[in-house]
Amino acid sequence: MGAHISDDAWGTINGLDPAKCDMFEYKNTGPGANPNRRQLAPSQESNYTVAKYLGGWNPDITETPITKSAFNKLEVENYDSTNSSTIVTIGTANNGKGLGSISAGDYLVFKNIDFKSEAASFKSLVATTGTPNIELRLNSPTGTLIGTLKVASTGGWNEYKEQACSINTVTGVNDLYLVFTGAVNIDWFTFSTEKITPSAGTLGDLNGDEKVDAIDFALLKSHMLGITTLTGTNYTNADVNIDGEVNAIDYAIMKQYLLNIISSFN
Ligand SMILES: [Ca+2]
Ligand SMILES: [Ca+2]
Ligand SMILES: [Ca+2]
Repeated sequence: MGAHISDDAWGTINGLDPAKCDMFEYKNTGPGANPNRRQLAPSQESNYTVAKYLGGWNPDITETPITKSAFNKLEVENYDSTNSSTIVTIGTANNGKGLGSISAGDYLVFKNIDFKSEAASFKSLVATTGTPNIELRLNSPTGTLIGTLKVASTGGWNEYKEQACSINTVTGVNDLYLVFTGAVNIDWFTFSTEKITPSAGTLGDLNGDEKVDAIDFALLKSHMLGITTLTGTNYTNADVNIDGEVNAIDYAIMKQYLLNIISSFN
């Protein structure tokens, strides 16, 4: 018993006098313990067993985890835990709430997210002037990477836009870790069964000028070399074979397209 227990210990509650109740103390220790209060005699101990009061009932105090569907809108401010010491709750678009002051290396944990078996994409409402990644990992900050939202600048910290990315197959209930590589304000996220398939007209257009030409090829090359980074729809459009990754295969296909060896990306 801590020191916060007064010497009186028992008080009158709603007119109920503790002296008229069967209340005893037994083998209490610590700064709040006081052997001068009414004590249970050791000879009576055998009358007060757990079995006598609970019979065969063994209360299971392990809480059954409450799962949350990945397909609901999950508010980031309701995260279960974080490693961030800077993160703060902020006001967002439409009187919403979200999280800000996120920095590189921070992560948020959402426990017991049920992905069922059909989750194919991730979508989030974000605002940033940078180009951070939001890595989606399972069960630890370095766990299986199921997808990466390469956030494009929204043009302002209060300019909230929905951005989406494809994810790899994930099934069942997992703890979801959102791992941030840079600063972003974020309001909510959700998963969807919809695959992200850019319309044929935009595939290969990496600068949003609605043309696929040498400029796009140069942007892809620059991305592959790590000189610049494609984000948002420019990144999605660079994935010309729509397999969720931008890599040498897309580069080869782009080259064939520009050399007129192929006439479409399908
Ligand atoms: Ca929110
Ligand atoms: Ca273009
Ligand atoms: Ca690809």
